[in-house]
Amino acid sequence: MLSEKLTRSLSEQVTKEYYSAYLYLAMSAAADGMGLKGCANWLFVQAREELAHGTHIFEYLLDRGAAPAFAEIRRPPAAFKDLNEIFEATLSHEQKVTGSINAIATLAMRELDHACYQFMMWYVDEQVEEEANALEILDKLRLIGDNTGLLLSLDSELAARVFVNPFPAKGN
Ligand code: OFO
Repeated sequence: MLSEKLTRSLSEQVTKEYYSAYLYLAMSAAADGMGLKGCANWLFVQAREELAHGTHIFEYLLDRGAAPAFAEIRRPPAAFKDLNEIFEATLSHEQKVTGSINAIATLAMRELDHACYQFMMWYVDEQVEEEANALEILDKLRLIGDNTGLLLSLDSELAARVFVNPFPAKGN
């Protein structure tokens, strides 16, 4: 059985993951509006991953006999100036999420909840990847500068991203 504190933190994390999905959908719409369909695709796939994360944590709460506490999912920003702003916001958002994942892992460690700690390790690794992905795209954008040809080639690269369910056994 999960402690009350872990139940609260994991429930909050579900909300944060769903907010992440919402945020990436807003970014995807903004990229689409800029005519960058490949970037829009990359962000849409990111949104689907976030939904899978939220659902996975929700299911974990149930598996541990806990009752998830649902909270409101806030509204994402309505507009983004350009692609740089989108990916800078992506990186800083993921850094915040990393902080909250680490805090839950630390709590699980303090409570000697080995199962929860082990569960959180997947997310600790995932956050390394999420930050690295955002950073890589930001680095490319800096190199591209205002070269439209190179921007369109990055857009084609990002068009290739496909959603792969990270938890196929759960069927999410
Ligand atoms: Fe769920 O990984 Fe990003 O936020």
